[in-house]
Amino acid sequence: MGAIFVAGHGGLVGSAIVRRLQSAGFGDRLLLRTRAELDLMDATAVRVFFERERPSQVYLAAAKVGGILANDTFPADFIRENLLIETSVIHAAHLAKVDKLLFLGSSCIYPRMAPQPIPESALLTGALEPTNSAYAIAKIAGIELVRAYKKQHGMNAISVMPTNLYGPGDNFDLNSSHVLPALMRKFLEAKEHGLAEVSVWGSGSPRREFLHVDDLAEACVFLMDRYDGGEPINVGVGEDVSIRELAETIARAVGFEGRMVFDATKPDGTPRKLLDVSRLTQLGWRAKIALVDGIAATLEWYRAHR
Ligand code: GFB
Repeated sequence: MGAIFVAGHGGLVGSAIVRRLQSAGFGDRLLLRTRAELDLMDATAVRVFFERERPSQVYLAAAKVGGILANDTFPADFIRENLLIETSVIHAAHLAKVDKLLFLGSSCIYPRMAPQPIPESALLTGALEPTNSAYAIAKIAGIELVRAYKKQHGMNAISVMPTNLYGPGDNFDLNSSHVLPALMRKFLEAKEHGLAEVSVWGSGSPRREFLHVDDLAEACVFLMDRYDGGEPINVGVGEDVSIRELAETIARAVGFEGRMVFDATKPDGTPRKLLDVSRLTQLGWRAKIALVDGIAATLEWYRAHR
C-alpha cells in the first residue's frame, strides 16, 4: 500500500479529506506538502516530487476558489492558477504511474440555465454563468484532462463535482468568501455590536444547495474505492434553499433579531444550482449532515477559531 497524496490539504476540502482518511485508519499513509514546500503550479517541482515520492493515490483538492465577487473580480487568477495546478498534478501523476487520481471540480461547470436538478449529462450543453465562467472553464479543462489521460494513457482517474460547500476551515473573509460563511460572520458581528441590520447581497431569490465538507470528504473516499467511470459524478444533498431562507436559518442559529437588507448592487449569479445525485445514490452513498446541524457545527468552529 503506497502513500496517499492529498493536494491542497490546507484548504476546506483537503483538510476534510485528511480528517476522513485519518478516521478511516489511513493516517500513516498520508503524504502532505504545504504551499511553501511544494508549489503545485510549478510543473517541474511537481514532477520531481511525484518521481521521488511515488504516491499510489492522489486527491486533487488544491484549487484557487472563492465566492461570487472574487470570481467576478479576479477571473485571470482563477483560470490561470487552476489550469496550472491541474495540468502539473495530472501529468506528474500519469508519469509516476499512480494507481488512481480523484479530481475535484465544481457545480458551476454546468450551464447557467441547465435543467434542475442538474444531471452530469448537462455538461457543455449551454452557456456558462458569466460571474464564474473563468473558474468553470478551468474546472471543465480538468474534467477533460481526466478523460484524455484515461483515453490516451489508460490512467485510472475520476472527476467528482461537489455542489456549494461549507464547514470548518472555510474562508470567512467578507470580500472573497462564499455566501454561508459570509452571512455567518455578518450576523454574528451584527449581534455582538448591537446592529439593527445586515446586508445580504443580491435579491435573496437565487437557490443553492449546501453540502457539509465532511459529507463531501466521506463521498470522495467512497468514490476513490467504488467509482471508475469516465464521466464526472455529482455530489450533493438533493435539496436546495433560497439565499433568503439560508440567511434566515443562519440568523436564527446566531440569535440575530435585526433586519436583512438586500443589496441589489451585488450580483445574484446563477438563478438555481441543484445537482442530480441519482448516479451517486445508485452507488449507495447519501449525504448525512442536515443543513441546520451543519450550520450549528460550523458556527461553533468559527466562534472557537476566528
Ligand atoms: O456563495 P456565492 O458567493 O457563490 O453566492 P455562487 C451565492 C449567492 O449568495 C449569490 C448571495 O446570489 C450571492 O449574491 N449572497 C448574499 C452572498 N450575501 C452574500 C455575501 O455576503 N457573500 C457572498 N459571497 N454571497 C460561486 C462561484 O458561485 O460558487 C464559484 O462563483 C464556485 O465559482 C462556488 O463554483 C461554489 O454559488 O453564486
